[in-house]
Parts: sequence; C-alpha cells; structure tokens
Amino acid sequence: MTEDSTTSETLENLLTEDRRFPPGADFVTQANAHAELYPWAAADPAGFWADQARELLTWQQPFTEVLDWSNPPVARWFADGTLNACYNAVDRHVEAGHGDRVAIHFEGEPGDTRTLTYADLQREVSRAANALTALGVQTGDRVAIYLPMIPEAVVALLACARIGAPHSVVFGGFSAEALHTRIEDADAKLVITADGGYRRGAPSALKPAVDDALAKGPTDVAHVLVVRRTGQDVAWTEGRDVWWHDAVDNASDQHTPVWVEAEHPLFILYTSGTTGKPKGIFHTTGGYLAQCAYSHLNVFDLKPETDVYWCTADVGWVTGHSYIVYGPLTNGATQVMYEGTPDTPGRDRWWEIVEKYRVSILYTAPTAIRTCMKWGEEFPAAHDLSSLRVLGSVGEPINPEAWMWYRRVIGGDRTPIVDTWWQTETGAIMISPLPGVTTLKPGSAQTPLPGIAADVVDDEGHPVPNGGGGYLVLTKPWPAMLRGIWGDLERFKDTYWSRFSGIYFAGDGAKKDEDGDIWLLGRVDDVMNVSGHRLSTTEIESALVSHPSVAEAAVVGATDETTGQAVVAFVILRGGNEEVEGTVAELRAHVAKEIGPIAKPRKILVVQELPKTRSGKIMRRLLRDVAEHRAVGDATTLADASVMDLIAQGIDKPA
Ligand code: 6R9
Repeated sequence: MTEDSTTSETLENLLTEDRRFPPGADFVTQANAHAELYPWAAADPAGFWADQARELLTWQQPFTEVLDWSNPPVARWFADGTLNACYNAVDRHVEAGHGDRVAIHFEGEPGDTRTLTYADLQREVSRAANALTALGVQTGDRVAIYLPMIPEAVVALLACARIGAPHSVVFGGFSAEALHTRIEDADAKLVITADGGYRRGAPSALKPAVDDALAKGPTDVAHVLVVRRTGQDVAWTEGRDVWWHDAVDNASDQHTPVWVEAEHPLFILYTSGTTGKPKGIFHTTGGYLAQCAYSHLNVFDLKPETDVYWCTADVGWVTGHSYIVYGPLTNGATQVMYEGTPDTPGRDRWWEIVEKYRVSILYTAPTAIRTCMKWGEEFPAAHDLSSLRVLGSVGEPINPEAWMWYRRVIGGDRTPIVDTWWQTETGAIMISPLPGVTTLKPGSAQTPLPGIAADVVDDEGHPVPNGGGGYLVLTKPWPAMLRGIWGDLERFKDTYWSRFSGIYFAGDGAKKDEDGDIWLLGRVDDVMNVSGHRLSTTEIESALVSHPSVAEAAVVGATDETTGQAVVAFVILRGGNEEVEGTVAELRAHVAKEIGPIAKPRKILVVQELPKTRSGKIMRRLLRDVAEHRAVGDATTLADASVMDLIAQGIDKPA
C-alpha cells in the first residue's frame, strides 16, 4: 500500500498487540455513552445527527432539513436553521443559571493566574465583539488571529463568531512569511495579536512578525489589535495599531449575537498539503458545532458540573479550535488553559497543574507522552494525579508502549484512554473508543463514532477484509466535515474526492484487525507528522530551494522516537558543492524564517546528487532508509545506483 518500508514492521508489531482493557464496572454505570448509540446511529444517521444537533445546541430558528448531499462533495447540514456559535458557547450557560461556573482556569507560564467564569466570559466576548465592530469588521469579513495561549485567544475566536466574522488562526510558531500568505489568501481585514507570550521562561515576541508580514506586500488589513501580555517594547504604526486594552476594555459589555445560517463560515484554518501551498480548510457553523459538542461529551465522558478538563493543545491547531474553544465551552465545561512549555520551570509543571486544579480529563499528544517517558516517572510521581479519570490522545499514532505508560504512570492503571483519530478537515473526532463502552486496545483508535462511517480500502477502493491493510476513507458525509478549501473548489475535489470516487480519502494508511478495529499507520502522502504537527515535504523543499546557495533539495520524514517523525533534508549546493562553514546552520534558520521554527530540519545533509529514477523523480523512500540508518532498499530503478553509496557515507557526519 505505501512505499514506506517501515510500515510492514509497524504492522507486525501491532498484530502481536493483544492486551485488552475492558471498561471498569464503576465507569460503565456512570458513562455518558452507551452501546446502543451504534445501532441507533447506523439505522438512521440523519435522524441521529438531527437529534444531537437539537439536544446539544440552542437554535435561534430550528432547522427542518438535516442533510443536503445533492451537490457532493459540498455538504449542507441543518441548512435552514440559524444560530450563533458564541451564544451557544457562552450566553446560554449564563441564561441557564451557570454564570458563576468557571469556564477557564488560566495558568500563565510565569505562574500568574486568572479565573474566568461563564459570566466573565460573556462580558469579555461582548466587549470584544463591540470593539471589532467599531474597528470596521462586519459579518462575513475575515479576521486573522496570531496569539499566544492566553484567555484573549479564546475571547478573540468567540468574538469573531459572535459577529459572524470567520477567523483564521495562525499558530504563533509560524513565521512572518507564513502569516503573510495566510492573511493574503483569506483577505483578512484585521489581525489580532499580542506583544508576545511566555515560552521557556522568557518573553517571546509576536508583534514584530505581524509588522513584517504586513510589510511584505499590500493586504486588506486596516487594523492590528494588540494584546499586552509581556510588556515588551513594540513598534507602533499610528492609525493602524490599536491596543486591546484601549479598544476592548472600554467597549460596552452588552452585545446581541448575530444569528447566522447553519452554513455560515465559522473559520478557516490552514494546513499542510502535499504541495507547497497550504490549504485553507474552511468550516461552517451548525454541523461543526453539533459534532464538536457530541464528540466532546461522549468521547471524554464530560460531566460539566464536576469535571475539570484540560486539553494541552495550542488554539493555533484544530485541536485547540474544537477541543479548547468550541466543544468544551458549548458543553459548559470547566477547563484549564496553560500558556507555556511542559518543562518550565521544571519537568513536573503539567503534573503540578493537574494536582492544583484537580484535573479529571486530560487530552494530549503522543509526542508529549513520549517526552515525559524519557524524562522519567519521578516527575509525575511527585504529584497527586488521582483526580484523573479519562485520558485522551491525538495527533499521531500512539505506540502501544507509550499507551501503556500513559495509563500506568499518569492514569494510575485505572483510567480509560481514548485514542482519537481526526483531522483539520474532519473538524471533530471521527474514530475513537467510547469510555465505558469499548474494550480498549493499546495503540488502536478502534471504532468510528456512532454516526460516522469509515473504512479501510485497497488500491481499487474496495474494502479490505479484517486482517488487511490499506487506505483510510470516510464513506458518508458527517456534520463537521470541511466545506472546502478557501477559494479553491477544484483543489478540494482533487485532494480528497478524486482518489476514490464518491468517498473521502484521508491520506492515512490503516489496517483492520480480526475484530474489524482500525489501527492507524501514518500518512501515505508527502505529509510529515512531527510532534503531531503537519508539515509538507514539498513546502520545506521549496523553502530550502529559495535560499541562494541551494540548487536542489529533498526532504523526508524519518522515524523519531520522541517526535514521531523528524525532518531530514538532503541538499545539493550551488557552485561546486563545497560545504561552506555555517551553511547548514544558515539553511536551518532560513527554513525557520520561511515557514516557522517548527519546520526546521533536524538534520541537513549536503550531498553531491539525489537519487532519481530515469524519469527524474526523487526516490524519497531510499533517502528515508538512509535517514533511518537502514540498509538501502531496492535501488534498481535509479538512474545512477552509485549515488546512494555516496549519500550513505555522509549520514553519520555531524549535522
Ligand atoms: C487532529 C489533528 C491530522 C493527521 C491525520 C493523521 C494524524 C491525528 C491521530 C493521527 C493516528 C491518531 N493523526 N490523530 N494518527 N492516530 N489518533 O491532529 O489534525 O493536524 O490536521 O492532523 O494527524 O495522520 O491525518 P491535523
């Protein structure tokens, strides 16, 4: 199925994984989810989703249509209903008498804290919505958001939703260049940023990247709204830049939400594809919100009155959108939000936070779990983690050993673990065990959620039998599905709907075990997954080639114990190929500047030639063998077979 030679080894390992964890009797009796959801949803998916949307959301005008799939692949869900996402996430909880419930326990990296109740949040989002309107943002206008993990990030997203202005959040780890292309692609009218945020014990600046991004070429941005977080000096453009505390704090805390149609765009979020140009995945309001709320409630077994939920993702990723902002708040949850890194000031910072707030549901990524494994058990062991009752994993396949460690060391051998598979494109969780229902298998996401139809197919698009491997596909539309790629309907069709006719191609390899449970095996395209962040090989290659000293570049994702994959680049330098002192460091910095520090190659090898087929295609499979220190696989289709020997000799030189 894939040209990745590690896949067969992974398959072998997973096939021998036979540990099982049935739900505990105590958990079952109190669980939100129950086994009957599966047959109910399968018998009448549309009716099932309509019930979820009615029960979990408040509609201004109730919908009468459920799904319109008459013009695939663009779905319309609940299309004649109207609602507001911010009203659902905030106001209605206050109206129901829960205004005093804590929405956010904020923990800054330096140790400062803030508590926002739902009533506080309602005042804040109302002020921010009024401020945005006063700055000329209208329903339908796009707003770019480039913020650290501070409460204003949540407020900013919700304020946009409140006035029906789709937000486009750009992760703070992206460069000015990346920010510029995203602002331009979405024609954003306004940017919300901060002077900076705290990371690894020091203030790290954000505003300069916005200034640089806007200096790169004309945009539609009329204003930049700046939150003061660190107090560091910032350059100021009079007339364009506005302090958040001037505009928002002085605005009225009364604001009527703008009711929008269910299919009104809620946000755009850029993600790496197989080409150099990031895709602006866009989501609409009603279906997205319904599936976020439904999945959050059932997958995490949320009890809004008693649970303290914590998702460690950044709002700059889809996990932050769906499982910090829209899912938990729509469900009226109390959550923890943490600004910084897990090892500041010490390697027990997360566990200190769990103990301090009595966190009961923790949602994080395998790369973080593996990092904690490496640091050692003494850090979590120093804290009381007995409040935890559900653990979640997202972003990449979780290997069984990390799963077992997570359960034993963090979950006290007691908590269910939900391994949740989904994507920016799917909007919400698609495949996951249900706690209290599913007998868990370490390393497997197992079962499509009730209401979701997924399968594993072969090259021809035929479902594989149990025990077989192939490509993961989604065979029926789902409420939170992307409605397209911003401004590029053709690319949307090409990327997801042309590989197999009429069904959604996810880009992941998967296998079905003897019980029909699904095991995810990683990407089958040119997308890498580094610490759960999606990066495109092509995008990094074009960044490298944009440097004057690089003639050619090939990038691969090499297996890495901690980060899942690591970026390894092979470059041919211009003019004689003499490796100039400092070139490698300069190239790494260049990639950071072009895309962002997260895309920096771990290793760059200067080579004389790249392995190519006679038709000129770079054989990345062979480069991956080299990067992973394996014997180089079948090289018979190479135009020049000696190339690989030369490259292999260079791999062990320090980068
Ligand atoms: C939510 C998110 C999506 C890609 C996806 C897949 C990988 C995510 C996973 C998983 C195995 C899981 N992925 N969850 N692989 N098991 N539980 O991460 O969205 O950033 O768009 O990445 O991440 O490869 O295709 P996104």
